Amino acid sequence: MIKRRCLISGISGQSGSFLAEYLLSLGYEVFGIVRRHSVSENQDNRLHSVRDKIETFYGDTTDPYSLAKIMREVQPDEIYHLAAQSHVRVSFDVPAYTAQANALGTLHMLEVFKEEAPGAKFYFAASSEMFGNNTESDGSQCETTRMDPVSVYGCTKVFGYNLARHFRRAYGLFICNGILFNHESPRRGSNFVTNKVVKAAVDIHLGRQDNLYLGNLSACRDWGHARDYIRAMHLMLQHDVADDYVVATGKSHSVRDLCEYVFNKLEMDWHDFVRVDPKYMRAEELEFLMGDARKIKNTLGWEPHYTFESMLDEMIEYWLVKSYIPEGE
Ligand code: F7E
Repeated sequence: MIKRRCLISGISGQSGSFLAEYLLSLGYEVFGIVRRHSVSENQDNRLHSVRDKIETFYGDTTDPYSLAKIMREVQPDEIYHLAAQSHVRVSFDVPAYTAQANALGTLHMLEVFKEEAPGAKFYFAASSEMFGNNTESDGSQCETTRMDPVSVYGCTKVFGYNLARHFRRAYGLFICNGILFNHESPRRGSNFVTNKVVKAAVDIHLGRQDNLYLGNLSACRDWGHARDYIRAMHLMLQHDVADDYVVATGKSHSVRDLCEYVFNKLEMDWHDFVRVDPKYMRAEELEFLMGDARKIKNTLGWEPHYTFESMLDEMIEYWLVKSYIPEGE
């Protein structure tokens, strides 16, 4: 049987690495685009378990020549475009780079897809950050909620989302937008708030750190597990109609709730250790996210398996175990 071929941009990221493992388990041939990093070990440290089963190419969303060469060579059946400068606060520091990598980068990916592999199906990683502070009357966000982003990152994702819809209509291409809410795991970068809190709480518990400095403790997010969300990406491309879907758990928690749960689990009171440092505040904040994922549940039968609590338990366990393994093992 001929294996289906998939191409993942951002394969070395949290979601890209889970997606690679998942698609291999379904019998796909997996190809990935990796950005050059000065510390080569950091280039694929999330890909250890699949390194000899996948093929990766150096490429960059800001370099359309590299994308065209890869697309021509791989001739994928499915394309998952996940690569981005994905840190919202950092997008205030490096706005032009964020726009080049995320906005122009998505234009490059779509053009190259249209020219080199138009028969493939294309997934674009849109984001709940596109909504900004808009909600429906029940406080949630769904596919039709008005988009009014509050960060450079959010603006770049609206650009990519609109381009994806335009290419779908104009050229009849199969393109889906996954409007994913926050998704986490032990593989999350430790400058995102979930892993930052868990890692610090474990270090405080073990006497290696005294305090944890955070920004806005009142911000609320709908946090799900990345493993659940990559299943949603794949499902979208198996449907016979290309469409846009919100992927979320429907539950929202504040950063304060997050601290309380994690520190309690480690038998500590978060008030004793968490301090606010204005340097982690954002010029404009998105205060509340809670996704309404009824469309993907009803159309594609997707359901999350993890809860906020089981996801955090897994992350706490990961950092506890890792902390007891001596360096180098
Ligand atoms: O912040 C607050 C911060 O950086 C979550 C990305 O995957 O999800 C992610 O973006 C909340 C914010 O994620 C700290 O102000 C407080 O309100 O973990 P985060 P994010 O900005 O929501 C969306 C859906 C994406 O698409 C993005 O790519 O936590 N917060 N204190 C803090 N956040 C950080 N990072 N660090 C703090 O010290």
